[in-house]
Amino acid sequence: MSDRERTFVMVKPDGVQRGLIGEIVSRFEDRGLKLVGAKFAQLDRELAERHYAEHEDKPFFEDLVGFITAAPVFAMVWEGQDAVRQIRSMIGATDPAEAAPGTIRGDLGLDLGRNVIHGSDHEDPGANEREIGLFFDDDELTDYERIDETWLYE
Ligand code: DAT
Ligand code: MG
Repeated sequence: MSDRERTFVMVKPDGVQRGLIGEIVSRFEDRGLKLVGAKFAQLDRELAERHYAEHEDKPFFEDLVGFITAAPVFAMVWEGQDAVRQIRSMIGATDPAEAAPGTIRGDLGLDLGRNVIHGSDHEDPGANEREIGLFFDDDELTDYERIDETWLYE
């Protein structure tokens, strides 16, 4: 067992409205990833702008902030071996039309502006810690053993 890490994941307003929270949580649970924090909330504009700060100069920024603040989201922190990269791989390509079948976006979405889920970028070092810190206080995250951990990791 090596490289246990935490990553930030958020079911976006379209995923919440379409009743996909359970399906998405199940996929991560079944993989063996461990939920260590969760929060159901509607983002205000300030938090949305900070979360998507890297995109502030892009033409789609206003639509993106409008969309992510339009209805509640389900924000989570998942922990596990190589969790940041593994979860990005389970989420699939940014555009659901290009995402492989079997991925969350490839199975559950069709449109780039309604791509169901956010996950910290594994190609942006520190994005996971930064995003976790933006959405969660330390005392909102837990440390515990899942009953299957002895058999999940060598
Ligand atoms: P990802 O969510 O896969 O990390 P990203 O960080 O490049 O993708 O972009 C953040 C979100 O912005 C993405 O989930 C959907 C939206 N988006 C990205 N590129 C876009 C584009 N060209 N037109 C419209 N929306 C876009
Ligand atoms: Mg991104």
